[in-house]
Amino acid sequence: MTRVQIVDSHTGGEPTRVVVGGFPGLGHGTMAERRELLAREHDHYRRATLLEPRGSEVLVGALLCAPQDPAHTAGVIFFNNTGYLGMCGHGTIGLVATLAHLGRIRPGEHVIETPVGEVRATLHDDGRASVRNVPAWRLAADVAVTLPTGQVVTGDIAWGGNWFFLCADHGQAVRPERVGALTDYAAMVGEALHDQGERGAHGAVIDHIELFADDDDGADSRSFVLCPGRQYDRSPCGTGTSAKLACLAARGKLAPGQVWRQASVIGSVFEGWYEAAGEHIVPTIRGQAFVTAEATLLIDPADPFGWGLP
Ligand code: PYC
Repeated sequence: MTRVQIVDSHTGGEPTRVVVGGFPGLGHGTMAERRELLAREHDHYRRATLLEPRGSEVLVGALLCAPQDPAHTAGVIFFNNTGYLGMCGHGTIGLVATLAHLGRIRPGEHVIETPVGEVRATLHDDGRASVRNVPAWRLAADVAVTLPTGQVVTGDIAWGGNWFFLCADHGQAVRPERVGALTDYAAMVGEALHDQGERGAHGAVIDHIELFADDDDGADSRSFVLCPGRQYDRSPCGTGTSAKLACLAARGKLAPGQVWRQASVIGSVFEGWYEAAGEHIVPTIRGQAFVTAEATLLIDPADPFGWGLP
Protein backbone atom coordinates (compact mmCIF):
# COMPACT_ATOMS: atom_id res chain seq x y z
CA MET A 1 0.00 0.00 0.00
CA THR A 2 1.34 3.46 -0.92
CA ARG A 3 0.50 6.10 1.69
CA VAL A 4 0.53 9.86 1.07
CA GLN A 5 0.05 12.21 4.03
CA ILE A 6 -1.83 15.42 3.25
CA VAL A 7 -3.22 18.52 4.94
CA ASP A 8 -5.99 20.38 3.12
CA SER A 9 -6.80 24.06 3.49
CA HIS A 10 -8.52 26.80 1.56
CA THR A 11 -7.42 30.36 1.00
CA GLY A 12 -10.32 32.62 0.10
CA GLY A 13 -12.20 29.53 -1.10
CA GLU A 14 -9.36 28.13 -3.23
CA PRO A 15 -8.15 24.73 -1.96
CA THR A 16 -4.55 23.71 -1.34
CA ARG A 17 -3.60 20.11 -0.64
CA VAL A 18 -0.17 20.13 1.02
CA VAL A 19 1.68 16.83 0.70
CA VAL A 20 3.64 16.41 3.91
CA GLY A 21 4.90 12.88 3.26
CA GLY A 22 4.76 9.83 1.03
CA PHE A 23 6.05 11.20 -2.31
CA PRO A 24 9.31 9.78 -3.71
CA GLY A 25 12.57 11.49 -2.79
CA LEU A 26 13.58 14.17 -5.29
CA GLY A 27 17.18 14.76 -4.23
CA HIS A 28 18.76 17.99 -3.07
CA GLY A 29 18.59 20.21 -6.17
CA THR A 30 16.75 23.48 -6.62
CA MET A 31 12.96 23.40 -6.51
CA ALA A 32 12.99 23.89 -10.30
CA GLU A 33 15.18 20.78 -10.67
CA ARG A 34 13.05 18.77 -8.26
CA ARG A 35 9.86 19.91 -10.08
CA GLU A 36 11.38 18.68 -13.35
CA LEU A 37 12.21 15.29 -11.77
CA LEU A 38 8.72 14.98 -10.25
CA ALA A 39 7.10 15.79 -13.60
CA ARG A 40 9.38 13.46 -15.58
CA GLU A 41 9.46 10.39 -13.36
CA HIS A 42 6.69 10.55 -10.78
CA ASP A 43 3.80 12.42 -12.34
CA HIS A 44 1.43 9.58 -11.31
CA TYR A 45 1.80 10.82 -7.71
CA ARG A 46 0.43 14.23 -8.76
CA ARG A 47 -2.52 12.62 -10.53
CA ALA A 48 -3.28 10.16 -7.71
CA THR A 49 -3.15 12.90 -5.08
CA LEU A 50 -5.24 15.54 -6.83
CA LEU A 51 -7.63 13.89 -9.26
CA GLU A 52 -10.51 11.42 -9.12
CA PRO A 53 -11.30 9.07 -7.48
CA ARG A 54 -9.93 10.74 -4.32
CA GLY A 55 -9.54 14.37 -5.39
CA SER A 56 -11.09 16.87 -7.78
CA GLU A 57 -10.03 19.02 -10.73
CA VAL A 58 -10.05 22.18 -8.64
CA LEU A 59 -7.43 21.10 -6.09
CA VAL A 60 -3.99 22.72 -6.14
CA GLY A 61 -1.22 20.58 -4.71
CA ALA A 62 1.83 21.77 -2.78
CA LEU A 63 4.61 19.28 -2.19
CA LEU A 64 6.45 20.26 0.98
CA CYS A 65 10.20 19.78 0.44
CA ALA A 66 13.32 20.17 2.54
CA PRO A 67 14.86 23.51 1.50
CA GLN A 68 18.21 23.61 -0.28
CA ASP A 69 19.41 26.24 2.18
CA PRO A 70 19.02 24.91 5.74
CA ALA A 71 18.45 28.50 6.94
CA HIS A 72 15.18 28.56 5.01
CA THR A 73 11.91 27.21 6.38
CA ALA A 74 10.81 25.01 3.47
CA GLY A 75 10.79 24.35 -0.22
CA VAL A 76 7.61 23.78 -2.19
CA ILE A 77 6.51 22.55 -5.61
CA PHE A 78 3.00 23.52 -6.73
CA PHE A 79 0.92 21.45 -9.13
CA ASN A 80 -2.65 21.28 -10.38
CA ASN A 81 -5.01 19.11 -12.40
CA THR A 82 -2.92 19.35 -15.57
CA GLY A 83 0.66 20.02 -14.53
CA TYR A 84 3.00 22.22 -12.53
CA LEU A 85 2.94 25.89 -11.51
CA GLY A 86 5.74 28.39 -10.94
CA MET A 87 4.64 30.17 -7.80
CA CYS A 88 1.23 30.06 -6.17
CA GLY A 89 0.14 32.85 -3.83
CA HIS A 90 -2.94 31.26 -2.33
CA GLY A 91 -1.00 27.98 -2.07
CA THR A 92 1.85 29.64 -0.15
CA ILE A 93 -0.68 31.13 2.28
CA GLY A 94 -2.19 27.63 2.59
CA LEU A 95 1.28 26.15 3.18
CA VAL A 96 1.95 28.69 5.95
CA ALA A 97 -1.38 27.85 7.63
CA THR A 98 -0.56 24.15 7.33
CA LEU A 99 2.92 24.50 8.84
CA ALA A 100 1.42 26.57 11.70
CA HIS A 101 -1.30 23.94 12.21
CA LEU A 102 1.36 21.22 12.41
CA GLY A 103 3.30 23.29 14.96
CA ARG A 104 6.29 23.55 12.62
CA ILE A 105 6.38 27.36 12.43
CA ARG A 106 5.54 30.28 14.67
CA PRO A 107 4.50 33.83 13.75
CA GLY A 108 7.28 35.71 11.98
CA GLU A 109 9.03 35.69 8.62
CA HIS A 110 9.85 32.45 6.80
CA VAL A 111 11.83 32.05 3.60
CA ILE A 112 10.28 29.50 1.25
CA GLU A 113 12.00 28.21 -1.88
CA THR A 114 9.85 27.79 -4.99
CA PRO A 115 10.72 26.73 -8.56
CA VAL A 116 10.76 30.41 -9.62
CA GLY A 117 12.67 31.84 -6.67
CA GLU A 118 12.53 32.54 -2.96
CA VAL A 119 9.51 34.15 -1.34
CA ARG A 120 9.24 35.56 2.18
CA ALA A 121 6.09 34.51 3.98
CA THR A 122 5.12 36.19 7.24
CA LEU A 123 2.69 34.45 9.58
CA HIS A 124 0.89 37.15 11.55
CA ASP A 125 -0.40 36.75 15.13
CA ASP A 126 -4.02 36.89 13.88
CA GLY A 127 -3.51 33.91 11.55
CA ARG A 128 -3.23 35.90 8.34
CA ALA A 129 -0.16 35.50 6.15
CA SER A 130 1.70 37.92 3.88
CA VAL A 131 3.77 36.65 0.99
CA ARG A 132 6.53 38.86 -0.40
CA ASN A 133 6.56 37.35 -3.83
CA VAL A 134 9.19 37.00 -6.53
CA PRO A 135 9.63 40.19 -8.61
CA ALA A 136 6.73 40.93 -10.97
CA TRP A 137 6.68 42.96 -14.15
CA ARG A 138 4.58 43.98 -17.13
CA LEU A 139 5.94 42.61 -20.38
CA ALA A 140 3.51 44.21 -22.84
CA ALA A 141 0.68 46.75 -22.64
CA ASP A 142 -2.62 46.98 -24.53
CA VAL A 143 -2.17 43.83 -26.58
CA ALA A 144 -5.17 43.48 -28.92
CA VAL A 145 -6.64 39.99 -29.31
CA THR A 146 -9.28 39.14 -31.91
CA LEU A 147 -11.70 36.48 -30.68
CA PRO A 148 -13.42 33.98 -33.01
CA THR A 149 -16.64 35.97 -32.39
CA GLY A 150 -15.00 39.04 -34.01
CA GLN A 151 -14.76 40.88 -30.68
CA VAL A 152 -11.41 42.55 -30.09
CA VAL A 153 -10.23 42.74 -26.49
CA THR A 154 -7.09 44.39 -25.19
CA GLY A 155 -4.99 43.53 -22.18
CA ASP A 156 -1.56 43.54 -20.62
CA ILE A 157 0.82 40.59 -20.42
CA ALA A 158 2.56 40.36 -17.06
CA TRP A 159 4.55 38.02 -14.84
CA GLY A 160 3.59 37.58 -11.18
CA GLY A 161 5.13 34.14 -10.59
CA ASN A 162 3.09 32.72 -13.50
CA TRP A 163 2.22 34.36 -16.85
CA PHE A 164 -1.00 36.34 -17.08
CA PHE A 165 -3.12 38.17 -19.66
CA LEU A 166 -5.03 40.89 -17.80
CA CYS A 167 -8.10 42.19 -19.56
CA ALA A 168 -10.78 44.71 -18.53
CA ASP A 169 -12.62 45.61 -21.77
CA HIS A 170 -14.24 42.16 -22.18
CA GLY A 171 -17.82 43.31 -21.49
CA GLN A 172 -18.52 40.28 -19.26
CA ALA A 173 -20.29 40.58 -15.90
CA VAL A 174 -17.81 39.16 -13.35
CA ARG A 175 -20.35 37.47 -11.06
CA PRO A 176 -20.25 34.11 -9.22
CA GLU A 177 -23.41 32.85 -10.95
CA ARG A 178 -21.59 33.28 -14.29
CA VAL A 179 -18.49 31.15 -13.60
CA GLY A 180 -19.47 28.65 -16.32
CA ALA A 181 -19.84 31.36 -18.98
CA LEU A 182 -16.72 33.16 -17.71
CA THR A 183 -14.73 29.92 -17.92
CA ASP A 184 -15.75 29.44 -21.58
CA TYR A 185 -15.05 33.09 -22.38
CA ALA A 186 -11.64 33.22 -20.67
CA ALA A 187 -10.64 29.92 -22.32
CA MET A 188 -11.55 31.46 -25.69
CA VAL A 189 -9.39 34.53 -24.90
CA GLY A 190 -6.50 32.27 -23.91
CA GLU A 191 -6.73 30.20 -27.09
CA ALA A 192 -6.95 33.31 -29.29
CA LEU A 193 -3.99 34.85 -27.49
CA HIS A 194 -1.99 31.68 -28.06
CA ASP A 195 -3.06 31.31 -31.72
CA GLN A 196 -2.04 34.91 -32.30
CA GLY A 197 1.47 33.99 -31.12
CA GLU A 198 1.47 36.04 -27.90
CA ARG A 199 3.89 34.60 -25.35
CA GLY A 200 5.57 35.51 -22.09
CA ALA A 201 9.34 35.95 -21.83
CA HIS A 202 11.46 33.24 -23.50
CA GLY A 203 8.41 31.93 -25.38
CA ALA A 204 6.53 30.92 -22.21
CA VAL A 205 2.86 30.06 -22.62
CA ILE A 206 0.52 32.64 -21.07
CA ASP A 207 -1.59 30.13 -19.17
CA HIS A 208 -3.58 32.34 -16.78
CA ILE A 209 -6.31 34.72 -18.00
CA GLU A 210 -7.70 37.45 -15.73
CA LEU A 211 -10.94 39.30 -16.42
CA PHE A 212 -11.31 42.41 -14.26
CA ALA A 213 -14.34 44.43 -13.19
CA ASP A 214 -14.16 47.70 -11.27
CA ASP A 215 -17.70 47.67 -9.83
CA ASP A 216 -16.96 45.88 -6.54
CA ASP A 217 -18.41 47.55 -3.43
CA GLY A 218 -15.82 46.18 -1.01
CA ALA A 219 -12.64 46.16 -3.09
CA ASP A 220 -10.71 48.19 -5.68
CA SER A 221 -11.34 45.52 -8.29
CA ARG A 222 -12.91 42.10 -8.74
CA SER A 223 -11.47 39.44 -11.00
CA PHE A 224 -12.21 36.12 -12.58
CA VAL A 225 -8.98 34.14 -13.01
CA LEU A 226 -8.82 31.10 -15.28
CA CYS A 227 -5.92 28.78 -14.50
CA PRO A 228 -4.38 26.14 -16.76
CA GLY A 229 -6.64 23.08 -16.70
CA ARG A 230 -9.85 25.16 -17.13
CA GLN A 231 -10.30 25.68 -13.40
CA TYR A 232 -11.06 29.15 -12.07
CA ASP A 233 -9.38 30.49 -8.96
CA ARG A 234 -11.84 30.88 -6.08
CA SER A 235 -9.31 33.20 -4.43
CA PRO A 236 -8.16 36.50 -5.98
CA CYS A 237 -5.01 34.62 -7.11
CA GLY A 238 -1.81 35.70 -5.42
CA THR A 239 0.37 35.57 -8.52
CA GLY A 240 -2.45 37.19 -10.54
CA THR A 241 -2.76 40.01 -8.01
CA SER A 242 1.03 40.41 -8.22
CA ALA A 243 0.76 40.74 -12.01
CA LYS A 244 -2.07 43.25 -11.53
CA LEU A 245 0.10 45.34 -9.17
CA ALA A 246 2.89 45.32 -11.80
CA CYS A 247 0.45 46.64 -14.41
CA LEU A 248 -0.96 49.30 -12.08
CA ALA A 249 2.59 50.37 -11.20
CA ALA A 250 3.60 50.52 -14.87
CA ARG A 251 0.60 52.80 -15.59
CA GLY A 252 1.41 55.02 -12.60
CA LYS A 253 -1.96 54.13 -11.03
CA LEU A 254 -0.66 52.73 -7.74
CA ALA A 255 2.19 54.13 -5.65
CA PRO A 256 4.71 51.93 -3.82
CA GLY A 257 3.28 50.88 -0.44
CA GLN A 258 -0.30 51.83 -1.36
CA VAL A 259 -2.70 48.99 -0.52
CA TRP A 260 -4.79 47.48 -3.33
CA ARG A 261 -7.79 45.32 -2.40
CA GLN A 262 -8.38 42.63 -5.00
CA ALA A 263 -11.60 40.60 -4.78
CA SER A 264 -12.15 37.22 -6.40
CA VAL A 265 -15.23 36.30 -8.38
CA ILE A 266 -16.71 34.74 -5.20
CA GLY A 267 -15.93 37.82 -3.10
CA SER A 268 -12.84 36.75 -1.14
CA VAL A 269 -10.22 39.50 -0.88
CA PHE A 270 -6.43 39.73 -0.92
CA GLU A 271 -4.63 42.92 0.02
CA GLY A 272 -1.56 43.73 -2.04
CA TRP A 273 1.14 46.38 -2.23
CA TYR A 274 4.57 46.66 -3.77
CA GLU A 275 8.09 47.97 -3.46
CA ALA A 276 9.64 49.53 -6.58
CA ALA A 277 12.65 47.62 -7.94
CA GLY A 278 13.82 49.30 -11.14
CA GLU A 279 11.90 47.88 -14.11
CA HIS A 280 10.23 45.38 -11.78
CA ILE A 281 8.21 45.53 -8.60
CA VAL A 282 8.35 43.30 -5.55
CA PRO A 283 4.73 42.57 -4.59
CA THR A 284 3.39 41.45 -1.23
CA ILE A 285 0.01 39.72 -0.93
CA ARG A 286 -1.88 39.25 2.34
CA GLY A 287 -4.68 36.77 2.95
CA GLN A 288 -5.80 33.98 5.26
CA ALA A 289 -6.11 30.22 4.91
CA PHE A 290 -8.06 27.77 7.04
CA VAL A 291 -7.09 24.13 7.49
CA THR A 292 -9.95 21.80 6.51
CA ALA A 293 -8.58 18.25 6.77
CA GLU A 294 -5.67 16.03 7.72
CA ALA A 295 -5.58 12.64 6.05
CA THR A 296 -3.56 9.75 4.68
CA LEU A 297 -4.33 8.80 1.08
CA LEU A 298 -4.14 5.07 0.41
CA ILE A 299 -3.11 3.73 -2.99
CA ASP A 300 -3.86 0.01 -3.03
CA PRO A 301 -1.86 -1.97 -5.65
CA ALA A 302 -4.98 -4.13 -6.20
CA ASP A 303 -7.13 -1.09 -7.03
CA PRO A 304 -7.40 -0.68 -10.84
CA PHE A 305 -8.08 3.04 -10.30
CA GLY A 306 -5.68 3.48 -7.40
CA TRP A 307 -3.48 5.85 -9.41
CA GLY A 308 -6.44 7.60 -11.02
CA LEU A 309 -8.91 7.23 -13.83
CA PRO A 310 -7.74 6.67 -17.42
O1 PYC B 1 -2.83 32.17 -5.93
O2 PYC B 1 -1.13 32.41 -7.27
C1 PYC B 1 -2.18 31.87 -6.95
C2 PYC B 1 -2.72 30.80 -7.80
C3 PYC B 1 -2.19 30.33 -8.98
C4 PYC B 1 -3.05 29.32 -9.42
C5 PYC B 1 -4.06 29.19 -8.51
N1 PYC B 1 -3.84 30.11 -7.53
